Amino acid sequence: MAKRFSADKYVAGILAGDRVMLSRAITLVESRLASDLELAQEVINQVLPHAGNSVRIGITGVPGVGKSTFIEAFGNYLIQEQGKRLAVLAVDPTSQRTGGSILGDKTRMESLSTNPQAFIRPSPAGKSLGGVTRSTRESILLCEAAGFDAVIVETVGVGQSETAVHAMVDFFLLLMLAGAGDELQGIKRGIMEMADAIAITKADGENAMKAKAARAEYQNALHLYPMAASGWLPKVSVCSALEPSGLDTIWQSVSDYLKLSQQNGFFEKKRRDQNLQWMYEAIRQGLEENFYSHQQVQEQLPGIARQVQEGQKSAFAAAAELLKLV
Ligand SMILES: Nc1nc2c(ncn2[C@@H]2O[C@H](COP(=O)(O)OP(=O)(O)OP(=O)(O)O)[C@@H](O)[C@H]2O)c(=O)[nH]1
Ligand SMILES: [Mg+2]
Repeated sequence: MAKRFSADKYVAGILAGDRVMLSRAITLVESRLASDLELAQEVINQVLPHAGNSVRIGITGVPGVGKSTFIEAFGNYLIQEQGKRLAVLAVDPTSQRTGGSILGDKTRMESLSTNPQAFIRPSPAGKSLGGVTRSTRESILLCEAAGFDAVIVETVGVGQSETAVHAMVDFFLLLMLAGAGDELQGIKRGIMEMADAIAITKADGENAMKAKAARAEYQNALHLYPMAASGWLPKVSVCSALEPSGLDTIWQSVSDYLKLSQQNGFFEKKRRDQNLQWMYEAIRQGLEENFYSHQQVQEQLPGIARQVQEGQKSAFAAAAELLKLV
């Protein structure tokens, strides 16, 4: 088992901005060991009063859209031009399959990964989406307590992970490509509706003109959506992570959004709602884990499942029977 410290020691290290301690605390909240759970919760509880002081930005887009390259460029911009200290986290539902992670390719984030103002943490491998999102959310709090005032959470836009990331950030940025068509990009309408900004990336060289045309199209499409509860009209812009260009416009959108939502109270309300949402999510997960780890359930489930499959028992009767065991 990995080395563990007292909660006080983790907390003191984090508050002092000790990156090694921050990393170890994140490892602790990522742990699935029952024996780590209590310690992790104690650490989280103690850092909670020191957390919350960052802008949390979610970034999504299909594989290959340029997320890693964008985060490298945008991250450097935030540090150099906006004086931010940046933490980059990831929710990667595919890491279970590949054993890798979306932030594994540190070559795409070469300068960021060696920058003392940046902290990059890959997505934990081998966990369920629920497990990953829980630990990512808690990692945000740890990073904030360690003094990082900008947090980027990256996810691949292919499954349910965007919804989970959307539920843990203040601002959600969708990266798109020009001329690929929504279908091709695998972006569902629901994801476009979640976006606070869309950035059409790789707007360089021959692609620059197409990107500008796409910007107008997306901006028009967004006008057709009902006004968001925040009162914010999502912005569409073009950028290039290679040049780099357009990064200041994207940051301008983020700061305009923050200003508006802080003034009209939506920022606070959203964070409170998110907290509550995560409580219910934790309850749901806890109930589920409890259920499946119950000894009698483990013994009886396979047999009952077979009966359901073979039509000898109704699905609902079977569920009720199993639920009664716990
Ligand atoms: N021309 C151009 N190419 C880019 C730009 N950004 C990324 N690329 C290229 O696009 C390819 C994919 O970039 P990544 O940053 O790895 O994309 P990703 O979205 O992180 O991909 P996954 O991690 O597989 O989901 C690479 O070959 C990059 O060099 C850009 O702004 N302009
Ligand atoms: Mg990547």
